[in-house]
Amino acid sequence: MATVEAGINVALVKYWGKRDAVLNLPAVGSVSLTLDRPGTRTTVRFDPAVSADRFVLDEVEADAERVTAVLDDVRARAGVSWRAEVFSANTVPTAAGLASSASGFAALGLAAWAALGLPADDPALVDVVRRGSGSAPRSLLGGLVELDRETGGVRPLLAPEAWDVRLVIAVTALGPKDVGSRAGMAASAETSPYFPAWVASHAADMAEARRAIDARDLPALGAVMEHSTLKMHACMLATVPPLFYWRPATLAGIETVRALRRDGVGAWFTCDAGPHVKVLCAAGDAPRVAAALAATEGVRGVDVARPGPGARVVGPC
Ligand code: 2P0
Repeated sequence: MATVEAGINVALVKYWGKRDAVLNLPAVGSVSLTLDRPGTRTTVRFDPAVSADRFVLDEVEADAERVTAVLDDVRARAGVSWRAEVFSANTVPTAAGLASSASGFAALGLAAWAALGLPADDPALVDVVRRGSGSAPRSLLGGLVELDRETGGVRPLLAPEAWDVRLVIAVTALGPKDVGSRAGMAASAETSPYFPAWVASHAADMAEARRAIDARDLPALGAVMEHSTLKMHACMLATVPPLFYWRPATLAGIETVRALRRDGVGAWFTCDAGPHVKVLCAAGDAPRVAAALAATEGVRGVDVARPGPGARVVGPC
């Protein structure tokens, strides 16, 4: 048995598309920031007396199919066949659409790995977690993280305490999204005329993000983050049928960020496969950014997150 806590991560250079669906290898690399919150806390308990995997999410029995796939991988590595009970809780309501498969699968993979006594520094853990969800390996590490396109592995770019930035999260809508990321990515790769351009132009964004992080150059990092975000959404919008993840409040939030910048505040937006707006800024600017977003029409709530640690074992239970 083991319990793990993991924070969500937000991609600055985005992942969208796969080059190998079985190993879940991405078509593009990504750069992300792991946050101190929200996140997921997961306990995995293997029990020889249990006949099927059980998955309880936020105190409700849930479909265990994707959980079982990860557990099967871990069981195969450890050479055991025991089934498991998995109890998972997100630190924001799953229905808010912020609870992330990234923190969920990082917590699940590491908890199962630790419960069966496998070594945490074994790179195979990353492969197991990535097959659960392509963005999840990034939550195994803290701070700024790169996920490599070729190997599917992750490496730390900057520790959480090394750069005092904030990510201000504006929640713009409640309820689940129309199309999940997995189906959306497959559709984009198959039908979006912009998908080849998205893949071809990605390496330059990765290089610019690495350079900006090395130099602690927030305007440059913010600019490449917005460029990557808008290219991803252009690719999504040109998918057939189109993937519309934005809502009116999403655009209102983006306008708020652009207005802040015109007023001299260093703030840059990103959006994922959903309607929320996430804004990167220096720690000192976070109160002003949060207040402006909270006053934006359609924004239902604002939270200020810091760079956070990677997934960690917090106890047997
Ligand atoms: C990201 N997203 O880099 C991008 C930006 C959404 C938009 O990673 O199929 O849930 O499990 O590998 O990781 C969401 O995709 O997809 C995602 P799978 P995942 O954060």
